[in-house]
Amino acid sequence: MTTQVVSNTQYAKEYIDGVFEALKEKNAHQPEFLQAAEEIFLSLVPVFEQNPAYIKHNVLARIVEPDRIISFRVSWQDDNNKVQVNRGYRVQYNNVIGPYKGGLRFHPTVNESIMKFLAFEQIFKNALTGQPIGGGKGGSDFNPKGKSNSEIMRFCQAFMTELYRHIGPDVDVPAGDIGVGAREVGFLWGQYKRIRGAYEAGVLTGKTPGYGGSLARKEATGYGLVYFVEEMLREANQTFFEKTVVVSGSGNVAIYAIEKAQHFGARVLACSDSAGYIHDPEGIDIKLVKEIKEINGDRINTYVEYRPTATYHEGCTGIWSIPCDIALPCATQNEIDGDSARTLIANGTQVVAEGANMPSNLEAINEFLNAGVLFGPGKAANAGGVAVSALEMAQNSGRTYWSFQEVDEKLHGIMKSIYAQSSEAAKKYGYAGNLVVGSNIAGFVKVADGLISEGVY
Ligand code: NDP
Ligand code: 2IT
Repeated sequence: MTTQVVSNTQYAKEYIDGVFEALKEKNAHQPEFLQAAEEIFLSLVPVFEQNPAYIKHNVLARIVEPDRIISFRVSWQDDNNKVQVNRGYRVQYNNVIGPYKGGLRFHPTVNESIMKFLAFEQIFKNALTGQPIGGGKGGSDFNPKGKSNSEIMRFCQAFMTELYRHIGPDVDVPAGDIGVGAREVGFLWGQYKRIRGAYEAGVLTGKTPGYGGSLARKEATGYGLVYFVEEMLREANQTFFEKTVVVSGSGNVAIYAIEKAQHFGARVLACSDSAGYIHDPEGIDIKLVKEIKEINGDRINTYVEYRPTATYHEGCTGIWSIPCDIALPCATQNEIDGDSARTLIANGTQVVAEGANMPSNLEAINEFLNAGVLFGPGKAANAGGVAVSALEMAQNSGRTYWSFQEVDEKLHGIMKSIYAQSSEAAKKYGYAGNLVVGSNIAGFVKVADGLISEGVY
């Protein structure tokens, strides 16, 4: 009996290592993609050990290879009538559970590695939501900073002029991510509608409420993150009340995470943008942050002009040296490295939950887990945004709108369920309390079983 278990473990390890070695060889210049894959692969040994059929069906190699990667030229005219060229992407990774689903990122750092890491993560995140959505991601190396409204509109129209032929309400449904909010989704949607000559509202999510968009989509990722942390705290017999919180970023996810954490009685001490962070020991004035970021489209450093209690500090990593009970990275990938993790641990941080995608590198994750910090990985903790996107698709299919409260209640239920699934899978496979392993396994198993049921193609 013992011999059999040992040999199954060995067999599972060898299989996973083999797939990873081949992946490294094929994608040697894609560090973000390999990082995301490694994090998931490391969690899967017990799954393959207990399900040898997954090896027989070679599910890991089949899931880690995207269905297709589309890359295209986007030419557009700036306000000086100069023609600019950017590169657009859509990675359609896996549609076992539903149409490809995932956001669009407009940021100068966008490349194939980043698109693939995001799309790969999205498969398992979407599976965890329990909604019928597959995994995909897209975007462009277009930099929206400093562009006029007309330039943004022309870029979005040019982007959709190519993208439209690859998407559809039953095919692939993009939404927002960094640099893409309701304004950009509106421009993309308008262009899709004109080209298709039909009101296929379910082709994009994150639309303006009342024009095909769902109430509470804007709030969903941030609120969902806080609902998820509420579950983590519940297991430790704690709540948000009077906890100190540090949130990185000051975009869509960060703003609504701050709002909901404050609603639950937490004191949020700091937030940031890519240039620096503000520290307000009396608690962030979220109305002011919204005015600066959502209405004026300004930088976060202007906050200190209105709040004498606050200070501004240049650079992104310093924010993690502010002592806090709960840290919520909500800006971008790899914003917490091993050093920042050790600083947080030394300062007594009890909970770290990821609003951003892959904000903690592998070293940081290991530091948190080894130190007994409660760690909520992004694919579980930030799934609220895409979950409400799926609810937007459902409303669009039913040609109806639900109230804010109805959507928010469903979101709350979904986040509780994601926590429960992750926590139970961790226990079942011998890693109680490890939500990284738990969420990776819970998401992976759903996709693997679906893939096997489809047969080989
Ligand atoms: P936004 O564009 O609204 O905001 C991004 C924020 O992060 C800004 O404050 C931005 O600062 C900061 N930021 C971006 N790039 C960097 C960088 N390289 N270094 C430091 N800070 C940076 O995006 P979102 O809030 O939508 O997205 C934030 C994160 O959450 C991303 O990882 C995204 O993938 C993830 N996410 C988003 C979801 C959504 O529904 N929107 C759902 C799930 C996850 P600056 O303004 O200076 O660029
Ligand atoms: O990373 C993410 O989950 C998102 N950017 C949201 C994707 C979506 O389709 O709503």
